Amino acid sequence: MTEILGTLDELPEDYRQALATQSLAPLWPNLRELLPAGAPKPVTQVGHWPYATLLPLLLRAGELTPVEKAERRVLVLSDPGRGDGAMQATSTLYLGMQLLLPNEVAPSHVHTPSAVRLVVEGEGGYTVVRGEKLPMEPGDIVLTPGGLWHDHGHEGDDPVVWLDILDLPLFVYLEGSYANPGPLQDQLPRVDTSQAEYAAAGLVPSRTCQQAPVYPQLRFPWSRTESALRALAATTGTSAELDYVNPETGLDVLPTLGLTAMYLPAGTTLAPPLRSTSAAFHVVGGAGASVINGREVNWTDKDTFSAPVFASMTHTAVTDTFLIRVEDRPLQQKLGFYEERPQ
Ligand code: GTQ
Repeated sequence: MTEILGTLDELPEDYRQALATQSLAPLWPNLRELLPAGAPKPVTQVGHWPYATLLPLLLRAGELTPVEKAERRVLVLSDPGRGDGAMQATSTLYLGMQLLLPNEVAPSHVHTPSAVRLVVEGEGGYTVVRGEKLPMEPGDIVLTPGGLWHDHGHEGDDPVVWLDILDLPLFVYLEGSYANPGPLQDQLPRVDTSQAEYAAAGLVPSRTCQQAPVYPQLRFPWSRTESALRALAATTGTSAELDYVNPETGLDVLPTLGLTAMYLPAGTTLAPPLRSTSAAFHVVGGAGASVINGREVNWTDKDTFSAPVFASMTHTAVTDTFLIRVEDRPLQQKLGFYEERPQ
């Protein structure tokens, strides 16, 4: 494209001043920045947070700051492209590593953004959502959709760590982010009925008049995900990917966030298309390397890494590997611009 647009310094000083005093700005010097040709110019850079370096710093937070003073004791995985202290990993994805020590309680609150909890390690943690106590085992996904009360507790003996994935940056951008605190929820005398209701794919509880809840399943135990991935890979003889969906509708589990479990047998390389979504990856288990926009990321168990929009990517598993990927694809599809391009 020939560059014929005028620049700001071509304009007379008095005119620029006059515009500024009237809270006006010329579009044309900024037009290419706002609407770059052909593809977005992401601010986000590739991030890699090895668990081996993150964990000691998170445990130190456990010594330095009691949960009562933190409300949520979390280290935010901060986008290297946005400078120190950015409260986001990509344009839309907030990632935080949360620590809960034995007998601690993270108090009940409700907020507009939605969250996914991906359990990294430790036994005995739980999240209570709308009164249902949801056990948290390593690899489990627990959802706390926007508008649902939730608190976290820990009945085990060792620290529990999970990855929080929220659409918080989007809500901050929309000036729609807020929370309300509340008393700890009364726990219902039953645990997570969805595990029985959706025990087999393709079967849902029989209903006549009453409607299924909007969020019928809030916990996706890793044991079931792993066996489904292995069964699929054994059938196809290749790698496997399964999307987490609402079992009543088949749609993504949250309005803005899409989750995918990936199984890469040792030696597999994946070269997915370029996607218009930014992405975060968590290594549930395994070891290997990804090349993202030319940058090599060598990852192992419990590491987390991220990719900007339209990143070129390959993922190579050295040992049998399970990854969970999260993207804002549901949001982009609702806005009508989700796109994939060949590598
Ligand atoms: O556990 O509810 O990492 O509200 C950030 C905000 C966790 C939570 C975060 C939150 C939470």
